[in-house]
Amino acid sequence: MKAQDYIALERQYGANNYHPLDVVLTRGEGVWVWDVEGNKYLDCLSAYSAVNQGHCHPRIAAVVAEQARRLTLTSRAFRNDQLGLFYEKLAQLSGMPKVLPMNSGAEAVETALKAIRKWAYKVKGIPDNQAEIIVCANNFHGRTITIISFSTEDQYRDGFGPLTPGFKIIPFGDIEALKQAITPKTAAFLVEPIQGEGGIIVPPEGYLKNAEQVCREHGILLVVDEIQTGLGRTGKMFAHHYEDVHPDGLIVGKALSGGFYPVSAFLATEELMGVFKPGDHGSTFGGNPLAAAIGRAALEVLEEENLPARALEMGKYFMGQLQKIKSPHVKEIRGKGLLIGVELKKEAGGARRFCEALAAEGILSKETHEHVIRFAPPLVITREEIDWAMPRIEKVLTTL
Ligand code: IF1
Repeated sequence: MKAQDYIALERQYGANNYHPLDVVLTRGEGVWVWDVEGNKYLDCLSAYSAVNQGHCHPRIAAVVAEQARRLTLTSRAFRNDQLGLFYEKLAQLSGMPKVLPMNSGAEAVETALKAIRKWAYKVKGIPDNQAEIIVCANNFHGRTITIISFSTEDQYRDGFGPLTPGFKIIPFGDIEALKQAITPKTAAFLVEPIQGEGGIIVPPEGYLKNAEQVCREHGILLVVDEIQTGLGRTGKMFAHHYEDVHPDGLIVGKALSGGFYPVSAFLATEELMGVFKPGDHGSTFGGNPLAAAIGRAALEVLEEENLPARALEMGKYFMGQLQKIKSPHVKEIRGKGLLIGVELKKEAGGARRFCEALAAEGILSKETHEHVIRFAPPLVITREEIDWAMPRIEKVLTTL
């Protein structure tokens, strides 16, 4: 079959809920992926930071193969020999004492929202059904109806009402706005350390630390969504480690499985996680032995290959090389570690056509919020691979 044949099948049978580049991929290895016509691409999206360890990492693939032949799913009605070991590794790396395993990122965010509300009523004593959660404009936390209820992206909300109440929206990066938004009914502040989908928005230095202090002063929870920024992407194991922040709740996903399987988790303090009693919450696949084995291997690869430090070093190099490019279209280059955004001027006509031109040069990237090209390659990228990409990126940014 040719690429067009695969595309025709997707067009005939698939929902039209994405507008992908017409690249039909068939193989991945490290930072490279190949399409069905044998063309090779450098992946600068990493499935939105789910393949930080590189495509098809052999160490994780071996664990998948082995565990898949032994035990994949038992439900949480019984215990298994993988879950506790996964919890231990995740708790050690995150510094968070308690883990509730889920599957997709949105499910872990929903779990966090339930824990926050339950804590509000059972611990803080906020009147039932009146808890407020503060979030930031331009947030992205997933696609469920409750989560899009507090999105500021009209398209994510349009046609999905009635929406879930109980959320307050403040500008990202603004500590005064956080202070102003707090009322006696406020339960928590839910925030991304860097807004990914928002356009790789990096807040002012010290923002997260200041937010933590405000939350402590007002007796509200700080819950950090590191589904995209976590697990090495920004140059530390977690982005909140840059400011030595100790959140009450932490949400992880994506690279928690190295891209092999949906694995996510809500991590929390004993007090916050303590609100869940047997039967309060759960999931058929959450915490299954295959997911747990994969998750532990994915975390071990991050550690053994020192990928957070690599992301820091390679991110500085990647950003530095980008900044040398003299392009009439570039407005700003920003990011942290290997989470990099190139914001184009409005007159450049939108980032999509630059991503299409990059694909023609063998580089896969994705626009975010229309004018930003996101560069987020797997953290295993080498200096040589960046040097391979840079002339191609320069060609697109200077000749389009
Ligand atoms: C899509 C965006 C990125 C996330 C953060 C929770 C979730 C995500 C910070 C939910 C997921 C994914 C979703 C995917 C594209 C991608 C994305 F463009 F949608 F916003 F990365 F920026 N918190 N982000 O980034 O996790 O349920 O998807 O496992 O929906 O198209 P999920």
